[in-house]
Amino acid sequence: MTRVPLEQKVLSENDRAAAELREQFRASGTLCLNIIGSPGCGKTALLEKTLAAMDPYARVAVLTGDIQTDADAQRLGRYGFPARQITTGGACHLDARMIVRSLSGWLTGDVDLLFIENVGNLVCPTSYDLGEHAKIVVLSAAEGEEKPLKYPGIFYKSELMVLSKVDLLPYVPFDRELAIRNARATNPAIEVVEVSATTGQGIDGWLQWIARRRSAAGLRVS
Ligand SMILES: Nc1nc2c(ncn2[C@@H]2O[C@H](COP(=O)(O)OP(=O)(O)OP(=O)(O)O)[C@@H](O)[C@H]2O)c(=O)[nH]1
Ligand SMILES: [Mg+2]
Repeated sequence: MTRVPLEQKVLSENDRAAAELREQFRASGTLCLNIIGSPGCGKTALLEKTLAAMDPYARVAVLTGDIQTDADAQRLGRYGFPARQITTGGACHLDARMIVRSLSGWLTGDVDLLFIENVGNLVCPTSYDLGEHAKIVVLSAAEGEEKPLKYPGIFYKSELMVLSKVDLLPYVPFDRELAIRNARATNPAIEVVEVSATTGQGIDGWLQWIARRRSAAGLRVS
C-alpha cells in the first residue's frame, strides 16, 4: 500500500472517532478546545492560569498529551479540576481514539468546558480532528514572528492565535505586529489574544473569548 492511501485510511478512521466525540460533546453541552503549539510555547502555563481564574464550581476538565511523563497532568491537577494525562509513547499528536479512550469512564458528570492540550508540535496535531469546537494555536514571543509562514497549516485551521509570553517582548527581538500579519496572511479570519501566564496579562481577554465561543456554539454561558 502506498503512503497516501494508508494516511487516508488512518485519517478516515480518526474522523469516525471524532464524529463520535462531537456527538458526545453535543449531548453533554461541552465546549471542547484543542490547544496546539510547539514544545514549551506555554500551553500548560496558560491552562494553569486559566484554571486558577475559574470559579471553583465550574465544570471544567483537562486532557493533556505528551510523548512521555505525566508532568503536565500533575501541574494541571493542582487547581481542583479533573486533569488527565495521555502519554502517547512516541506519537507526535493526539488522535480521536485516544480521546475516546481517555474520556471513557473518567468523569463522573458532564463538563461545560474540556481543554485538550495537544502534544507540543506545530505540525502533526494539525491533521487530527478530535471532535473539538475549535483549534487554538499558541505562539510564544520567543519563537519568531515568521512561524505562521513556515507552519501555515495550523494557523489556517485555528480560530484563535494565543500570542503567549508577551512579558518577554521588551527583551526579545520579536515583532508582534508582523507575527499577527503573518498569521492573517494564512488565515484572514484568525482572532488573536495576547497573554502572559507569568504576569496574568491578557488572561481576562482569553476567558472572554472562551465565553463568546460557548455562546457561538449555542451553549449556555455560566
Ligand atoms: N516569561 C514567560 N515564561 C513562560 C510563560 N508561559 C510559560 N513560560 C515558561 O515557558 C516554559 C514552558 O512552559 P510550558 O507551560 O511547560 O509549555 P508547554 O507548551 O506546555 O510545553 P510542552 O507541554 O512541553 O509542549 C516554562 O519554563 C514556563 O515557565 C509566560 O507567559 N512568560
Ligand atoms: Mg505542556
